[in-house]
Amino acid sequence: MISFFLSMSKKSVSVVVPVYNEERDIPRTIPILYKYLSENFKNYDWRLVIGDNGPSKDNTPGVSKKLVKKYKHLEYICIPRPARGNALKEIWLKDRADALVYMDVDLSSDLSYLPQLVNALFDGYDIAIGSRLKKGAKVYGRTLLREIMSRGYNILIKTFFWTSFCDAQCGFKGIRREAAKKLLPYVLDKAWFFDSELLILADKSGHKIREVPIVWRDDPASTVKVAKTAWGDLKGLWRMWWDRPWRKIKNDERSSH
Ligand SMILES: Nc1nc2c(ncn2[C@@H]2O[C@H](COP(=O)(O)OP(=O)(O)O)[C@@H](O)[C@H]2O)c(=O)[nH]1
Ligand SMILES: [Mg+2]
Repeated sequence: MISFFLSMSKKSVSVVVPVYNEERDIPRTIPILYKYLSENFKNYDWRLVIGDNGPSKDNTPGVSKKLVKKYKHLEYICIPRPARGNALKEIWLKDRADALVYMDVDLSSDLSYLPQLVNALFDGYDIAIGSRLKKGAKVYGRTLLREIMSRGYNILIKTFFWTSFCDAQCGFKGIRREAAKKLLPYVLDKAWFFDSELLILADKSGHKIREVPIVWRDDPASTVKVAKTAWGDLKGLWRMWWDRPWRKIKNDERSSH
């Protein structure tokens, strides 16, 4: 009975790892992440989700389901529609945890920053993001091309939208459930611009964003097609600058009161 009430009062955290064709990384990194959560998230009611699309063309479903059998708090969810943004959006919209977090399967972001991210969400921030560009961050192994592109892209966002955050693209973010339910329906991008769109919308509509400088070890085995993604990002920025979609959020907010 007591344990029932204790579990009722525990705050809940859901950690999603978006994956596509990751049969090699999943058996290596998911057990590490699971062990970290088991040891450090005892005060939370937590779950870990492998979020696939399609499904993947390799044996991602097979290796994931094998791990799900072994680990009690692990789930495998496959969204039929393609692309990473779709996976996060659909999983998060159905997720009932208080804090929703995602991180890349290669564990490029140091796990020791996970509690800071989650604490920020329980301390009143709507969104908490890992940052490789904020003072205090340490980045290892990034190619010069990606470093320059990342810095240039983030300067562009600041110049055109006057936003407060420095790193829109780090694969390590969290959002409070209420903020997710409110903001995600307005996020249109299905792929890599998803993160930037969510952050710009949140910032411009008055949500609180906490940026945590992290340690990042770049994994050279990237699934990102740099030119295609950069073009998608530029198109996304242009669309948002033209449409100013955060005005719709504010209008909808006013008319619902
Ligand atoms: N669900 C889903 N995840 C994806 C997709 N494409 C990439 N990912 C995942 O997104 C994360 C980041 O990808 P990664 O290649 O490490 O990107 P990089 O670190 O920016 O080079 C990894 O966990 C990938 O498996 C996709 O289409 N769907
Ligand atoms: Mg990576």
